[in-house]
Amino acid sequence: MHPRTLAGLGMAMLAAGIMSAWYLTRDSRAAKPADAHSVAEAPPLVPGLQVEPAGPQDVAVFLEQYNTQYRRLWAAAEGAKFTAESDITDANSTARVEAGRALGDYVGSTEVIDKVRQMRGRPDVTPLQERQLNAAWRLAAHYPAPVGERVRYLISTEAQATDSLYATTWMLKVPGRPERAVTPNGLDEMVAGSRDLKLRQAAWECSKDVGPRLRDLLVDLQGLRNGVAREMGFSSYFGLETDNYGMSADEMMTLMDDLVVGIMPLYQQLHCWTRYELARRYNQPVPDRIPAHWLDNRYGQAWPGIVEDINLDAKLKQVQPSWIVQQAEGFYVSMGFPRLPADFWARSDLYELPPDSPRRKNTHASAWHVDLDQDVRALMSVKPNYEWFSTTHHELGHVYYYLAYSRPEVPPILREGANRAFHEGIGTLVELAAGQVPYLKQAGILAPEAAPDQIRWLLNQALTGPVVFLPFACGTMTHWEYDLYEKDLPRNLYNTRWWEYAAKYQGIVPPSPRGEEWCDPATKTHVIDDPAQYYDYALSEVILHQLHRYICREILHQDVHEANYYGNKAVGDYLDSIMRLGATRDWAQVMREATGEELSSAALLEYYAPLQAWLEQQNAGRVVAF
Ligand code: X8Z
Ligand code: ZN
Repeated sequence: MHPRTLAGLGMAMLAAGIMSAWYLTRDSRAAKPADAHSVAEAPPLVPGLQVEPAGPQDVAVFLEQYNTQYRRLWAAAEGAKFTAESDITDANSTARVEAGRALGDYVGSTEVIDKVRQMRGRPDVTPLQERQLNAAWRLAAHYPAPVGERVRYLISTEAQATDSLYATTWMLKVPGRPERAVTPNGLDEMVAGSRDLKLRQAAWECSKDVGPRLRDLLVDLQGLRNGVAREMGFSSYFGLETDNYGMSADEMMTLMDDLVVGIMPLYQQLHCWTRYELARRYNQPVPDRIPAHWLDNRYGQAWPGIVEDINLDAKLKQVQPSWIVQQAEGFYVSMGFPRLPADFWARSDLYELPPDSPRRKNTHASAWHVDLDQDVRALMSVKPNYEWFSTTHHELGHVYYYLAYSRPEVPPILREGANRAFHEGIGTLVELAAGQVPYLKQAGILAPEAAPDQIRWLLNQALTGPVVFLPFACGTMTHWEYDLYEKDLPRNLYNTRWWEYAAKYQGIVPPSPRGEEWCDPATKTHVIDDPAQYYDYALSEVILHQLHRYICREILHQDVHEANYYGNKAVGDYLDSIMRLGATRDWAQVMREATGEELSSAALLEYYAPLQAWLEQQNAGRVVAF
C-alpha cells in the first residue's frame, strides 16, 4: 500500500474517534505533560519503580507474604487447570477444582479481605502498594469467604461447563448423508470456500448443538458469579470485570457504544457489499441481513474467504504446523526478544489432535503463565493455514508479555497487562505486522513478484479484522453479557436477546428461527470460561492501532499499511518498554506516555478510511442500511 494513495483518500470521512468524555476527565494524578516523546528513545517508562519508598511496614509485610502465597497457589491452580484443559478427564477435572479452591480459599479468605479493606486508601500507602491492594481486592471478589459455599460451587461449575463445551463430540448431520464426527478445525476446513448451502447450514448447526447442554450450567454460573461479585460491593460480575480498567459497567458500555457509532458507517458499506457478493456466489436473492451460515466463521466475527483473489492459505497448506510456531517465535526474536524457554516447547500443547484420538482438549487457543515467572505455555490446535498463523502470533504476544514483566520489580499480583486489552493488543499488533505484504513476501507466504491490489488488500483486512469484528465484540457479545450479568437477563430470553443483538449490530440472522430450546451464546467459549471480558478484544484493536501508528510514524517511518517490524530492535524495545511494566502503572498514563494520545479510535478509523469511498462507489444505487 502506498502512502500517497491512501493519504488522499477518504480522510474527510473520519469520525473524530476520541473516546467518551469520562475518559478525558479521569484522575490523572501522575500524568506527564502531553508533550509526546518517543518512548523508544526516552528512558524506560518505570524510572520510579526501584526508588519508590518502601511504604508503611505493616503493608509491606502483608504484601510480601500475600504475593508469596498467591504465587504458590496460583501456580498449583494454573498448572492443574492447564492439565485439565489439555486432557479432559474426570480425575484432571477434580484436581483442577481442588487446586482452584485452594487458591480461592486463600485469596478470598476473611483474613485477606479484612487486611486489604483496612489498608486500601490509607494515606501512607504508596501508589505501588495501593495498586497491589486493589488487585488483591478484585481477586478476593472472585472468591469471597463470606459466601464460601457459593464460591466452591462456582469453581466446580466452571470446570464442568468447560469440560462439557470441549468433551462433546461434534456430529455433522448433512441431509441425505451419513452422520459423522468432526473436529472444530475439520468443520472450518469443510466450510471454507464451499458453495453448498446445505452443507454450510449443517456445519453451522452442528457447531451450535452443544448449546442446550450448557444452558442450565450458564444459568447457574450467572447467579453464582453475580452473587460473589455483589457480595463484595460490585454492581454485578460485569462490573467486577470492568473494574480492571477503573471503569463501571455503564462507563464501559458508553465506550462500547462510541466505538460502534464510529465504525458503523464503514461496517454498513462493507455489509452491503458482502451481501451482494455472497448472494452472487451462492446464487441467491440479496438478503437484507446475512444468514449466519453464509459466512465461514460460525459467529460472524470475521468474514474470511470473501476476497477470493487474496488466498494466504495456499502456501501455508504445504508447511508443517511446527513451522508456524517457529516462524512466530522468529518474528519476536527478530525484534530483540529472547528465544522461548525450552520448557515452553516441552510443556505446551500446540497441535491438533487426530480425529480418532481418545484424548479431548480445549480447542480454543490460549496462553498460560503458570508460575508467574518462566513457566509459560500455549494450548492450541495449530493447523497449517493462515488463521492459525495469525492466532499463533497472537498467543506468543501473551507469552512475551508474561516474560517481559516477570522480573523482581513487578510484584506477582501485578504481573498482568497494563489492562487486559493491552495484553490482547500486543499479539494482535504483531499479527497485524506479520500480515502485511513486505513480511509475507519475506516469509515466503506471498510470492516475491506478488503485487496485490491495494484496495482489495485493505478490503480483506477489514473483513478479517476490526471493521467486521467490532460490531460483534462491542455489540452482540458485550451487550449480551452486560444484560446477562448487570441486568440479570431472564433465562427464557437468552437466545432471543442474542439474535436481537446479532441482527441489530452485525446485520446477521440465523439460517432458521432459533427458539429458547437452543443456547447459541453458550457455544462461544468466552461466555463460558472468560466471562464479561470480551470488550477487551474490542479495546485491544483500538490500542494496537494507536501503537501501530506511533511505531510507523516515529520508529519505522513507514506507511501504516505496508510496514515491516521484522528485524527491528527499536520496535522490540518500544513494545518491551510497555510490557515490562505489567500492571504497576495506570494504563491511561502508559497509553499517554507510549503514544502521546488519549485512548482514541482515530488511528483505527484512519487506517480503514480509504475503503469507505471505494465501497460507496461499489454500492451506488443499493440500500446500504440493514
Ligand atoms: O480468544 C481469542 C484468542 C485467545 S485470547 C485466540 N480471540 C478472540 C476470539 O477468538 O473470539 C482473539 C480474537 C478474538
Ligand atoms: Zn488473547
